[in-house]
Amino acid sequence: MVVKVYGPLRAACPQRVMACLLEKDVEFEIVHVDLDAGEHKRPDFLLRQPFGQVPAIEDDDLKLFESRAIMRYYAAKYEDRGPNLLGNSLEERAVVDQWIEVEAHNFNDLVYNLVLQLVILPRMGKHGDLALVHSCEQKLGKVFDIYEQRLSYSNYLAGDSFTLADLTHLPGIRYLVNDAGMGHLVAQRKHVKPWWEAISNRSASKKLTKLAS
Ligand SMILES: N[C@@H](CCC(=O)N[C@@H](CS)C(=O)NCC(=O)O)C(=O)O
Repeated sequence: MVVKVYGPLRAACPQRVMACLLEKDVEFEIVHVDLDAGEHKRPDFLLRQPFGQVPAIEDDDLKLFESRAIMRYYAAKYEDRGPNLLGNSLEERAVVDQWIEVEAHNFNDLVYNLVLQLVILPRMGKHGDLALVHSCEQKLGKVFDIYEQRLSYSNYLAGDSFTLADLTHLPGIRYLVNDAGMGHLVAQRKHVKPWWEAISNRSASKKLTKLAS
């Protein structure tokens, strides 16, 4: 059965799942969920994702939500297919997990607020909160400083190969660079810039960009 990914193509969290499926060459179909129409808050969708958010997946008998749990599941299920996204040893896996947690707890909310204020609200004809933009930009700069330091001695966040630690950042940074006018946060950092170029130029990442645009 083809994996069903519930969510609009343009939303970052479903894109995290799609990025992993594309890396692993797993066939999937998108089941569009119209966020503007509030489909994600309707009772039938709440059976898939009780918090009323996207993504959710269905794969034979398995139904799963939470984008990072889903990407971990597919990276493990197809560990021997395509790139190893989990790390080889227990220790390497722990470092991958560490950076996935950093993305979820230190990075994601700042990016979300920037994209909301600079892209989503203006698209709806509303003004973003510029004080909030400034504060998030400053805080995100400090997070990128930590990435810069880390990437000064390894090519990727969890070591010398591409893993879920990098992949989980793809949708958020792509929004920052392509839509929110925040590309300087990446471009002005000597080690973050080539890291972003390397991860966004992967064949799977390019396929995702094409799908999502
Ligand atoms: N922790 C969840 C977060 C999901 C999430 O925030 N999804 C956003 C789209 S990227 C969403 O559904 N937004 C609509 C809403 O929260 O009402 C995950 O990673 O799956």
